[in-house]
Amino acid sequence: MTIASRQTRCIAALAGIVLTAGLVSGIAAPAAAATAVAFSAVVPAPVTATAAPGVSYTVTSATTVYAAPGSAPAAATANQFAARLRVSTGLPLPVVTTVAGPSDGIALLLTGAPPGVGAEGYQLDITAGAITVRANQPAGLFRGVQTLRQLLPVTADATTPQAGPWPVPGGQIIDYPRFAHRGAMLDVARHFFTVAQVQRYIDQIALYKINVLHLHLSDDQGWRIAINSWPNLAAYGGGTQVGGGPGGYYTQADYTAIVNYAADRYVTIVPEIDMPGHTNAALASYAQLNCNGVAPARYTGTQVGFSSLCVPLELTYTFIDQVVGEIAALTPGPYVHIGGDEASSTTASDYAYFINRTQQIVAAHGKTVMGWHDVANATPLPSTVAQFWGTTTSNAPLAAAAANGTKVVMSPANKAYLDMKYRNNTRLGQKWAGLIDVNTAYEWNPGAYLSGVGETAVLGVEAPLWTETIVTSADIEYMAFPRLPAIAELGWSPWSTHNLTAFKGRLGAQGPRWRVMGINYYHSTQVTWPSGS
Ligand code: NGO
Repeated sequence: MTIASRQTRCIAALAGIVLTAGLVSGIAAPAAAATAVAFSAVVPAPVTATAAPGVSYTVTSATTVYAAPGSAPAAATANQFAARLRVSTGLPLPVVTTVAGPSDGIALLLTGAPPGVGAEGYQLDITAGAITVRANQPAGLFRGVQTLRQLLPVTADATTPQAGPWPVPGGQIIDYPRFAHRGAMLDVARHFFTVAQVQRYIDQIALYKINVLHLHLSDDQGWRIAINSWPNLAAYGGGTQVGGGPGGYYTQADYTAIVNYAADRYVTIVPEIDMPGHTNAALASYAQLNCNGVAPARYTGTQVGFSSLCVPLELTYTFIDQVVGEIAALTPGPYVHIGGDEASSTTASDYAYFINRTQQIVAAHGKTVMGWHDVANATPLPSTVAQFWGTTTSNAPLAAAAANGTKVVMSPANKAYLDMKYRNNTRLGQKWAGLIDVNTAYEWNPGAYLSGVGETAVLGVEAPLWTETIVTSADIEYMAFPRLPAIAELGWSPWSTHNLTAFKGRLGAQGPRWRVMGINYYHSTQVTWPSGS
């Protein structure tokens, strides 16, 4: 039987299990909090989830975590999972890598998964005696463990010791993603965020099976990564931000630390150097990059569209070659994002020339181009991925590019932009693309949204967080939660599971977990949050 034919709506099958997250009253009440949650609480919704009413596994001091023998990545995921659980449960949870098919404990195995779940899918079996996660690739084990985390009592995600018991509901989940690309974007240019802040966000998004973090590393207000061949970019161009604060930048070692931390969570970093517009920080750092040879002042406002690299200048392409070369060498992932949005100080023919030439430079460094959908106005290479950020449901150049094979990542600004306000009175954010509360963020179909860009042309979804008004990690979390999980579910779950009411039930069940994790989330009035969360 194929996986596709096994897709069923799981909600009815789960009716026998009561969603008990509502009993959770926060870290202060550990005894009441250590209560099993239900399959119906998992975000994103799994492809199939079949509960075994009355059956559960309890993690105890006798539980061992087994990792597939001979697989360092499986052992790493097992160690990561056990380390996290040890903190909250105080249990020893030893990790063992020598046993091929244990019948007790929690096993992460690279055998026996249905081939149809692909590289990121998994099969999770929970019986009274054992929990088994089976996957074809280590990435699938990691995704399966995120589901398992969500099935443990929310206090298992606490950072201080909590009282058990630690039950996990019995049954089977078979799960795999709808789209290959499920991204979040963080703008570290308008306001700078430290390595630790980025890592904190990576931890949060990975729980929802996001597999790409796109970092917007340069804009008018700041250049955020050290480039050895052009040191003033970071040293001078990184020294400010919106509002005039000190800014900051990542050393190459910092960037590598982010890349590695993300890789350990099966998140690929996509670095963006926005060009030819959004380049005031670079132009301010090097006079010779300007057509008139004069460096502009650094910029700390929030206007867009006023800056441009000098398209006719040959040095521009040397600059791009060296910058892209250094970033490509630091980036194991396949993409370099070249921006390309809002180049309103560049003529249409200059724009096309610039994008076409820049694509060749990126390709020469062995990377695939990503760009905002504006790049469809040039001649995208067949491999170039265009990121839609418009507010309409049709875009002729993009549809034409899609017809030629261009793949599209969907980030419609009026649905997926995490910097839009929830309501008129939201303290943070903007509203140029409209107000976005949970219903709006969830109620669209990425594979049937843009005319001429159907399911097979869509590589996935991405939720960008622009940071003109975002300054702290608490701000990031307030804008990302609960909308980021909505976009994550659109990217992972089959459309057949799409149901706003059921989604909001799942989302509500996350509230107590976010509270335990210290995530500063927005208590949308469109969701019923369990009391105390
Ligand atoms: C636009 C613009 C960004 C802004 C953002 C604010 C794109 C792709 N370019 O999105 O520079 O920061 O809106 O919402």
